[in-house]
Amino acid sequence: MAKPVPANLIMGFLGVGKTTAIRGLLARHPTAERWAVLVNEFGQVGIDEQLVAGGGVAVKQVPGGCLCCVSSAAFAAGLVQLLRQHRPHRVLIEPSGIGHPTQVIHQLTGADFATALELRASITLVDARKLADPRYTGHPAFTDQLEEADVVVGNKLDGYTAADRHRFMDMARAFDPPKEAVTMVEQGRFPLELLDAPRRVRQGRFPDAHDHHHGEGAAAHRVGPAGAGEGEDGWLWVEGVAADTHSVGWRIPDSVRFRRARLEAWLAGLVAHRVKGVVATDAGWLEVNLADGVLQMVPAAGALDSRLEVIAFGSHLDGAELDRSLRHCVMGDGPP
Ligand SMILES: Nc1nc2c(ncn2[C@@H]2O[C@H](COP(=O)(O)OP(=O)(O)OP(=O)(O)O)[C@@H](O)[C@H]2O)c(=O)[nH]1
Ligand SMILES: [Mg+2]
Repeated sequence: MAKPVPANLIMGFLGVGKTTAIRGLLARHPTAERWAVLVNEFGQVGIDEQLVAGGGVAVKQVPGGCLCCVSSAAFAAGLVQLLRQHRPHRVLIEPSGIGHPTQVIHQLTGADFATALELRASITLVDARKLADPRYTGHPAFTDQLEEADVVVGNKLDGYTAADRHRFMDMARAFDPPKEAVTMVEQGRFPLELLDAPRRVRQGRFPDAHDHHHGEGAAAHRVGPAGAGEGEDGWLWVEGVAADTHSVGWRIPDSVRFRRARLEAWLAGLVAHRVKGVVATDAGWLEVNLADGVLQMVPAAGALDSRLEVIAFGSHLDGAELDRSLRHCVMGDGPP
């Protein structure tokens, strides 16, 4: 029988830099090896897939929701397909930033994958600037991800003050038993070797998938389309709501070009915690990112269609209204 394939979870809260880290790992991975990536996004349309794809890397997207709630059958099927089709030497798994990792780990180490996968170190990225903010430190997903980590990485070091660095090191070193490794980096660039750090088997927690969900019961966390619309032109949007988290996602034919300037103004005016996308504009294809209030629009490789995802917690997003205003950012729609 084939040897089990090493796998790692790359965890961390929404927008902390998981996909950036995975892209960096793929750029540095041993050239003789085939690596594959399984991404799960909270939103409905799937952006990370596009960001990671290319360079011959196999990417599989498990849509809508967090891995712990996406039907475990869909997750297992996605993983099995990835393993069968691509026979990778390693699998990197990015769970949704607002997901709880416990159930995922339970499944990956359970009977389904016992002979196929060998789960190695779980890596959790954290933004040290959030450690003083009770909205994060009190969020079960945030704390679970740290608890489950074998390696804790403080990412976005370029934005830290000395106090952030100390707070991070104090937090990361306080775990008992201690973490295998603790480091601070920019752009998720932690040493590749950390993927092979030992994984500690934690026992006596879970396995009820539904007892740790924002304290609001399982049903509340499931993402379901709340509203959606499809134009004759193939323009499609879908809204998802789970507990206090809202998302609106778009898939738009590549024939539609956005005006960069209008799109930027639209993005700047959003009340959202996270935006990401790959969008065709009059300035070419752009990768769009809003995290921690920082908006980035950088050139991107072309894609089959434009995709955009907006996520907010604690506040409502009106999909239909956002869709109307987004349509005004398209070329040909009124004066520039
Ligand atoms: N300043 C700074 N920005 C970073 C760093 N690492 C990542 N980013 C930016 O943070 C934003 C989010 O990065 P992603 O890698 O998409 O984060 P993610 O954790 O995959 O996000 P989700 O999948 O939405 O949870 C992007 O705009 C990145 O360019 C860093 O070290 N410093
Ligand atoms: Mg990501």
